[in-house]
Amino acid sequence: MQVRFSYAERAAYCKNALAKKLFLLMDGKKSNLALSADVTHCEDVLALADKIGPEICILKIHVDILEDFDQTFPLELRKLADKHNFLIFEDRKFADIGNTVKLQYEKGIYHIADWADIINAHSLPGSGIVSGLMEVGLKKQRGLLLLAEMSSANNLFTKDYAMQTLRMAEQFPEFVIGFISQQKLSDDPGWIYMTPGVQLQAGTDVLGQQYVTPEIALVKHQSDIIIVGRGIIKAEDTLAEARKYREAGWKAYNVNCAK
Ligand code: 5IU
Repeated sequence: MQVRFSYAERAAYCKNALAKKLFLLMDGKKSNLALSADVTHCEDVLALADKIGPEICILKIHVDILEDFDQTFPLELRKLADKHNFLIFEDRKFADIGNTVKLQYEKGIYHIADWADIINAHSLPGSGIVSGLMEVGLKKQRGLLLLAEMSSANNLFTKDYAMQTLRMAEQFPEFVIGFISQQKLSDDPGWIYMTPGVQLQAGTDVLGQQYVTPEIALVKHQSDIIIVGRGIIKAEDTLAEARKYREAGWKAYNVNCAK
């Protein structure tokens, strides 16, 4: 197995300031765990953020599933992100033409660009989607992940699609920080890979979600960050469960690090 750079070493290869910050944050905090806080009320997101915040490098949300969103929510979430030192990821999966995604990112009810450190987008529409998002996000020092693969059964992603997504990212290294994928896609140590569909036991849910273990994601598939939702938020003791994922994730990444 190939020896991997530590997260701290990889920061030097990033052309985006946020990516650098994320690698250093992960190194300092010793966490490669992202929590997917898929709950539908603001106070529940904030409670999870406050409780699990010390264990994670990223809190991922879907702002459009909140039933009681108001403009104070992003401000409260930012306070918790600063308190516990994690980044905020809005899992919006933009998928339209450049001009439209630009509006969706900056305008509407949510003003995502004002508070989300990280967003993601499908590469399917072509590189205009990245250019559009970048017009808004670059000056705010945000970062974009491109979806190269998905965890769900019977998805239409192919190896070639993932490689073309990588090629698209390579055109925008100042704004694209990496990928949502099931595995590492390139030997460039500057890209960050985040893998959803992770639980301590491999398996599936009833709607096609497929789970791999932290070891499969981080050792076998050489990803960098595990994204865990129900594995933690449905547990009786969410903090204890988050600690298990954090330990498993940290141990797994470091299996192949030189130091
Ligand atoms: N998510 C996936 N798979 C993907 C992508 C995103 O599960 O391929 I792209 C999101 C959906 C959900 C979270 O918000 O990651 C996983 O939640 P669970 O750990 O509860 O399955």
